[in-house]
Amino acid sequence: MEIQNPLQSATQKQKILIEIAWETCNQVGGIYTVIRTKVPSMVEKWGDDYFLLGPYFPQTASAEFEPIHDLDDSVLGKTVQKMRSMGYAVHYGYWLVTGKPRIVLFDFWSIYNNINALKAGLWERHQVSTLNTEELVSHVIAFGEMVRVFLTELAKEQQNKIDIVAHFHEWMAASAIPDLRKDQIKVATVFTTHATMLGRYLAGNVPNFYDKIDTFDWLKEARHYGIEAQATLERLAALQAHVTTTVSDVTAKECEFLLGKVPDLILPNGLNITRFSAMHEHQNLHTKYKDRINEFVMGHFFQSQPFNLEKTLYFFTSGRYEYSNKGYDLTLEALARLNWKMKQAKIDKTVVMFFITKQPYHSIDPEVLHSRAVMDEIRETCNSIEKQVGEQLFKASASSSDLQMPDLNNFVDEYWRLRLRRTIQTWKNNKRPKVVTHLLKQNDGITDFVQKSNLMNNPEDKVKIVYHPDFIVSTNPLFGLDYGQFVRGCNLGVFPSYYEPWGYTPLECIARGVPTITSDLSGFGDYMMQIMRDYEHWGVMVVNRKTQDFYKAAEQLSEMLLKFVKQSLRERITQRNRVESISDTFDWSNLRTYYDTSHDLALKRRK
Ligand code: 1S3
Repeated sequence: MEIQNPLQSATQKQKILIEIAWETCNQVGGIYTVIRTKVPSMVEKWGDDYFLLGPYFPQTASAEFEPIHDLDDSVLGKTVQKMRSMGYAVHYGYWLVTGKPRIVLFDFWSIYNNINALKAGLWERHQVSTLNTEELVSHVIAFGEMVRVFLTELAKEQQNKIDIVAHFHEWMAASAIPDLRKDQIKVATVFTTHATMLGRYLAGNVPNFYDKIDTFDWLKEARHYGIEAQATLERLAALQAHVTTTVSDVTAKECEFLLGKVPDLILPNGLNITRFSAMHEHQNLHTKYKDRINEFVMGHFFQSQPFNLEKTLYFFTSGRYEYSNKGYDLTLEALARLNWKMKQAKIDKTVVMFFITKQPYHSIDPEVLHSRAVMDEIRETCNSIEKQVGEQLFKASASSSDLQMPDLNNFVDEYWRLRLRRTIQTWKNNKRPKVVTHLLKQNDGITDFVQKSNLMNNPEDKVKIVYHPDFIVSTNPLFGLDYGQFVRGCNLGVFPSYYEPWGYTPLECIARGVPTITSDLSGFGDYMMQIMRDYEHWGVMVVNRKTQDFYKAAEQLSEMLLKFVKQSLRERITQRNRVESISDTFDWSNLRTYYDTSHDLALKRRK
């Protein structure tokens, strides 16, 4: 049985909304977060008239997909049935995420033997050249063909009885748009680009990219970087969809100059925010997870460099390894300056900065792992001693006839005393704590910088670096935390990106009550500056990368960090409460309306 869309009156024509993304049930990057976190809010509005299309990958599907075996006679069920009868491998079921929407996953391998004909068709009908492209382009084209067939059959089946909106995310999902328009299929199309292919390449390779953005010849550049097919597909989608949108004003500029289309609308990204009823709860969680990070830090540093954990702050950055685009270069430069400034000012605090990203490595460094294991051993030994002392003290107190406090040393037996001493003795050394927690396959920008600037965890350094070249998951033996818990345990997130269409990382901090630094070249930072003039008061700092050069921006960032370091504990607690209190602004229940507008507009334009 289908649930009727709660917002639709009996007299209105039925509408259905289909979102199409390469990252439906297939996590690659940020688009997965957009689609997945938005589901509850979409289901709330659309009920069963909302579903998603994506590619079928058996491994991810086994974890996130529950098949529906009996095909119902809903529009969706009938179209799936039709496609199967035409010989396509189509999987129909539920996406096992909050909101549990129905999804259709296309096994593009089922038509892959036809890929050359599909490519020839793209060239003949739309002049898309797919010569010498990477394998992904072929996958995307085969997937796009199945999307096209599905939407065409769905529209035929409905014979205009239902209004259909198809919302395509990113070029990888949008190769069907040109054919749908050319064939005049009765579907209202929305295209959202979350970054442009050319923008990503140019920003990473051309100095002062933003100053030159209006001067590039898109085709020449696309050929130069070997991405002609991707850039052409992206351009066609943007130019031919009924409504073209992007995630921020920053990317809107790319659309204008690199895709030849000023977007119709901006759709900012949100999250599914869960807030606690009592303020102190998120503070308690911060303390709990900071304690866990403390354990790692003790294991990693204290064997040669103990410092006061009460006066230690944890900063972090995270994301894909795009050294300049994500602002790792700027962050490192600012940290080197902060280190110098803290030493000069004799500030009695330590900053531990975590770089969390993904780079090829052989394994976790055995020394780092061993140190962490010894820490656990020390903890266990202390727990045993504590238990022994507690019990003996209890017995001695109950049976004692005088009021003297007994000597607690007498309660620890020789075995535990020696075991503790031996463990600590073998652990302590004079080695400098490692910067990288893993054995990297090769040096990279981060390791080169710390060596060159001697930001190498020297005893006198106030800023210590931990470079963890893997994303954090709960099974990780070094932290034993999942990413969200790790974020909560930190004091500050640092994300001064150079190229960042939106950027979820600062938002993930806000959602967990952690102050954050972003940049005015990131979509999120730019949005924040537009909606909240006093953003700094609310715990969001924005580095000016638009009008300052690299070194001025690094100086500004180092001053921001220094100001943060100088805050008192009380000030930090207040700031955490403030950050947490603005998190609702980014809940999808508030941001979905931008999507609603795009769907209404597409339907109007289709008529
Ligand atoms: C893109 O993912 P990325 O990390 O490749 O889309 C994300 C969702 O819109 C966005 O947050 C990010 O900035 C883009 O770069």
